[in-house]
Amino acid sequence: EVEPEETITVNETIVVKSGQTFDGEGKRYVANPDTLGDGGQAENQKSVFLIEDGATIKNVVLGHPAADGIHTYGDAVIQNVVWEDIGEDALTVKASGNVIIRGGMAQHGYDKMFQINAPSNVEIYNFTALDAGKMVRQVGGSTFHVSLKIEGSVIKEMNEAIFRTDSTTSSVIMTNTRYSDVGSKWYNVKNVTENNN
Ligand code: DGU
Ligand code: CA
Ligand code: CA
Repeated sequence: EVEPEETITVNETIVVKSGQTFDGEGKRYVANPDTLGDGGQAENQKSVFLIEDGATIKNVVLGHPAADGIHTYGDAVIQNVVWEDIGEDALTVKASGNVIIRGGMAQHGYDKMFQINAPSNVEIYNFTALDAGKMVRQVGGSTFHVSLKIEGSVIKEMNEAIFRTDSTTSSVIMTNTRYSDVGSKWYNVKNVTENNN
């Protein structure tokens, strides 16, 4: 593992505006626990980054504490982002869109990695997901449609599942992905397609 040269303490959520790209250049970003949150399991922590519709974030290392990680509001590209120690959760889809996660890694989540709070299309490519409760959780009790695709990834040590939903219409397609020790794998997911895993 290559250590980032620089650690930046984020006092106030960094907003990546519509259509813009934030390039972290491999630097480590940590939350100020007093203003954003300590990355524990308390709800309503603030995100370190807020990604507006049509924005991209890339080459960011989120260190400890990571508060509520990244929030997306619409179409978003999350490229080569590494969560060294997931906070309350790693990323939350706050408003509908196509959320594309390419490369990167997340680990050490007490419960959720990717939290889906709005109808969305979530595509995860070449990602490494390690040590959490579940990799993807559609917000409890919701019946909207989430379309999840996981491709070319490595998933290890999920206590509960790779994807948990309460929606009968949500679906997952998982392709060319190595996984081990992932609990029940699909928790209440009614539409599952698996290829070459
Ligand atoms: O139990 O509070 O965990 O966005 C329900 C939770 C859930 C959200 C979610 C999140 O509704 O808070 O972090
Ligand atoms: Ca939560
Ligand atoms: Ca959260």
